[in-house]
Amino acid sequence: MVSNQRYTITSALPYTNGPLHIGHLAGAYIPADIYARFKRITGNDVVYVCGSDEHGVAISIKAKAEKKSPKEIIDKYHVIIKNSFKSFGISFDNYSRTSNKIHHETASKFFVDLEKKNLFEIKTSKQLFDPKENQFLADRFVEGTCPNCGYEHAYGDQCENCGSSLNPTDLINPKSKLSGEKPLMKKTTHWYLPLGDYENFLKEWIIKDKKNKWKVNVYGQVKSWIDGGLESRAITRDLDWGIPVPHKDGNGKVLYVWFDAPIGYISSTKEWAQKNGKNWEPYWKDPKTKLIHFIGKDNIVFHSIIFPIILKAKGNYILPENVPANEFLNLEGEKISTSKNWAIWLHEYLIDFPELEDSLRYVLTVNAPESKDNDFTWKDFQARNNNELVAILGNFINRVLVLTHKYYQGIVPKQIDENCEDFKILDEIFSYPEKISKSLDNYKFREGINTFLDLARLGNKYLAEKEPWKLIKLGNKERVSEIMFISLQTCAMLTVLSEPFLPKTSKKLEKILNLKRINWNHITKTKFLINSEHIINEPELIFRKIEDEEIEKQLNKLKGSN
Ligand code: B3M
Ligand code: ZN
Repeated sequence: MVSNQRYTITSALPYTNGPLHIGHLAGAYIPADIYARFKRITGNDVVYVCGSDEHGVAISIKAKAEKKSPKEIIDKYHVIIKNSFKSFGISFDNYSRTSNKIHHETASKFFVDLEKKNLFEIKTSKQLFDPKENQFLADRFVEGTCPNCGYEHAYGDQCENCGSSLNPTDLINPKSKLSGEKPLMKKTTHWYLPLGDYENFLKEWIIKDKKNKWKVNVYGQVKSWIDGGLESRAITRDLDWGIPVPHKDGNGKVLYVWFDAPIGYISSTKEWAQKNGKNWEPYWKDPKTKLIHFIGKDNIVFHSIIFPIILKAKGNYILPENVPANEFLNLEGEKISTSKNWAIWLHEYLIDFPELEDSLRYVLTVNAPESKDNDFTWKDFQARNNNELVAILGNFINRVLVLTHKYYQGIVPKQIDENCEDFKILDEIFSYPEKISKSLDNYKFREGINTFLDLARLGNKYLAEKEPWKLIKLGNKERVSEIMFISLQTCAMLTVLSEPFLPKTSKKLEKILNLKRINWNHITKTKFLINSEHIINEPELIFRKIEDEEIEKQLNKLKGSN
């Protein structure tokens, strides 16, 4: 396992135009959190950053809908979002906001530096305009048919169906989202990033270097964009909400949200460094640092083409080592939709299922849309919670703890040695950190958590086969002690290995088993994880069954909203 490596890990900055749902969590946050925790617990230098994305048309539209100012909207949802992340144990080292001063300064400086280097094109052209609202229609202000895939609700900057990045004038039958009107054309001037100038760089960097390292779905998308030729992209907008364009001709214009938002990762790192007396620069400039962006598939183009170009143009910045984007999570067979309220909102889940944060983490990991879209169903959620977390993991640990108290008053029995007939099984138990690490290093979180659960299965099988409760009655104390000692090693191993996946559970187990957290690289078979004479605490319930009525209630709630 790698240790002493520096990692900069990012999760997509959520727009503060609404609360988060399970699709967000499954796509960009749980996998990133597992990865960050895994890298920390294997002794690496990790900074895991994120923050609220508070600019862009998404915010303006929401503000209009709620008849509030953009500032009121971002303040409201920033808090809701931040609290949801905290409850689900997403272990950001810093959670910032793009409305913060440090971010405005950092993003402005990027613009100014690129402008000084003469890397922008300045073009005056006719753009879509809504005369009723007196507003240019960029990004989400305009919808129309995607020229690439025919999807009818493509935005002015991107089609969320096929992922392609668009200009508003590419849309067929554009319609203003503000007034519903067909837009007019009006002249305006903007700064453009000539993506085409970086084609060779991208080919060299992605096609040559990333082909076998990036996920197939990510690499495939990126390659087809590069092959299709890259057009210049406007990186400024005629809007009143955003970071003002720092230029004498920039009046009434702001930076495009997708220009400033990814720079938010850098600002968040700077903020973290300031708070913690660290230097942010090696995390973004040392070529030995590994930069990993966790995102959903609709953000691929921005993280694997546009932001790398911005970093490259600025110079002296590292480029992402990987962009392990996930596909989409559907809900009960349908696409999650905010407008139709077809979603499971995190802040509502937390009220309906208090204490069951790890159950959702578990199901969203085991069922993650890692290589294709996937479906979340309440029935599957219940089944996995009851049949896997409760019946396999919880049951095993509980049995071992109860027996340890019953037979030994909670004191770990005598240590075994090579002469013990089950000594070999320790090899298997101690092989799990390596196995799980391999999966996580390859961004195979489903495989990782399944392997983790296999260890609990192994533990159950071992107990069921050896039946210490029968042996004790036969007076075979020696043998019972061996079996219990081995089972306690398994419990301790589950405690250690659960940390990245189920952090709350892991903490509980550490408390019950009275164990300190240990670096996975320090685990060796020659040193037991829990020693003879060690005292464990009374068992407590670590998972609970979810009843049919609870699931019915959720299904009715969903149907009611449709
Ligand atoms: N705000 C887009 C989204 O929520 C977004 C990501 C920014 S990452 C720099 O889909
Ligand atoms: Zn499309």
